[in-house]
Amino acid sequence: MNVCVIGLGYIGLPTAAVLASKRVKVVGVDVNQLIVNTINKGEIHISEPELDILVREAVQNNYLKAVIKPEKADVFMVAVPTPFKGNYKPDLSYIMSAAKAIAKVLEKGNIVILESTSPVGTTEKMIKWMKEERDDLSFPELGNNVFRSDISVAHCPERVLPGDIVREIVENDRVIGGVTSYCAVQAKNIYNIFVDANFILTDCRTAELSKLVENSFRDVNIAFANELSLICDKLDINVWELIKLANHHPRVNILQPGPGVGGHCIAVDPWFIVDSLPEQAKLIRAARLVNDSKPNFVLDKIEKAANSTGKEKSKLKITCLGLSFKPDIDDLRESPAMIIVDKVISMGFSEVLLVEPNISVIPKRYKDKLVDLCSTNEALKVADIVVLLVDHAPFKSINLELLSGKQIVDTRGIWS
Ligand code: SAJ
Repeated sequence: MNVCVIGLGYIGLPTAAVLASKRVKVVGVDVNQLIVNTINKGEIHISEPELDILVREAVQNNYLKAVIKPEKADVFMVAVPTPFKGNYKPDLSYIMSAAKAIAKVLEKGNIVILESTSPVGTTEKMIKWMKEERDDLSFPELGNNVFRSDISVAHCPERVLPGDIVREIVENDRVIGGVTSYCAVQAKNIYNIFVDANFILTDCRTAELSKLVENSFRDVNIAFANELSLICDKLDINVWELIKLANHHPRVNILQPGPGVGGHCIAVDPWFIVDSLPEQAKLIRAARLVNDSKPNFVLDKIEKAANSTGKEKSKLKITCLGLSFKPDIDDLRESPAMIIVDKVISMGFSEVLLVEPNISVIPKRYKDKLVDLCSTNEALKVADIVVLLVDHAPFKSINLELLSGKQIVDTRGIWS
């Protein structure tokens, strides 16, 4: 069997590599020539534990190669980005391009699986785009379980956690949303090659919404924790102690507040539901707004910390600990820490020191600014104000004496 994986990012590359590790011939497709070259050298362009080893072995053993355009295969798996545009409208252009490119090489009997997180109805749109290119082939129709089409199509949303992808890709249960029940079984047979977990078969629309709902559930629950942090701030109560106490109740499990919600999934996917049903999705929308407002709350705290020193900001040095969107990874995408640092830089401090133990090069956007990427000890030594933005493991073991006499803004509660 040959599998063609379209999109070699955080989902496509691990999927391609895990399949290749099962001795399936995989062609990975990416529009970025640099990424293609990197993978063909057996190297990776993203940081994800154990992925480098998998990719190196897959390329060395000739089970994985990367190319720019889809090639003929038995199975096509689409793992391209689905961002939103400025007004929170989903941008399906990457899926459309992938569908049209696949259509050119499709043959009777092929299976097409959409893995990208998508608004409800996207799998059907994908079929429409493929049909436009290939009127010589028949495609499945939602709800028509009698007609056996030339091509099988399914939506099987990825659900892996960045930082633990290589394990979760194998061990997580999979929702398999067939356009027809035959398509679902066809797709399931593919996942059976590398997934060691349960398969739940459904239709493609339910699978699409299931993924959006999973991430919205988490977003709403984080928003609850973030709202509690605003309430506790006004009442002068330690929110982390409060949550610990409340979680002793057998049916209460509150998540942790933070500086906001980042990443390219939880801060994005709920908008796909809000966009299609704004009247109904009021709570989901409110949660998004609560989480998106959290960086401003943190900036307010920083302003107050600066004021309480009694000195001009131009005479103060500030250290920001952490840039990534969550602990112990190097992924800076949609990171609330970066949103906060961007603003801190324009607040007029004499120096802004950044500590991010998971990266070695300062992000481009800070290159021309008066900002330094330094070691924790160095940054703590000189700082008047210390802002903890990400609860990376090394920050949890900081010698608390290093913080004495400094203004502290701890957005993750690790020193509280
Ligand atoms: N966060 C908090 N408080 C918490 C938990 C998380 O503030 O108690 C913040 C994190 O700091 C981060 C953001 O939420 O900024 C998102 O982190 P996350 O660990 O909750 O999730 P992601 O974005 O890394 O991965 C999610 C996962 N979805 C769920 O847990 C429901 C993952 O399984 C999905 O595959 C992934 O989205 C995806 O690709 O959609």
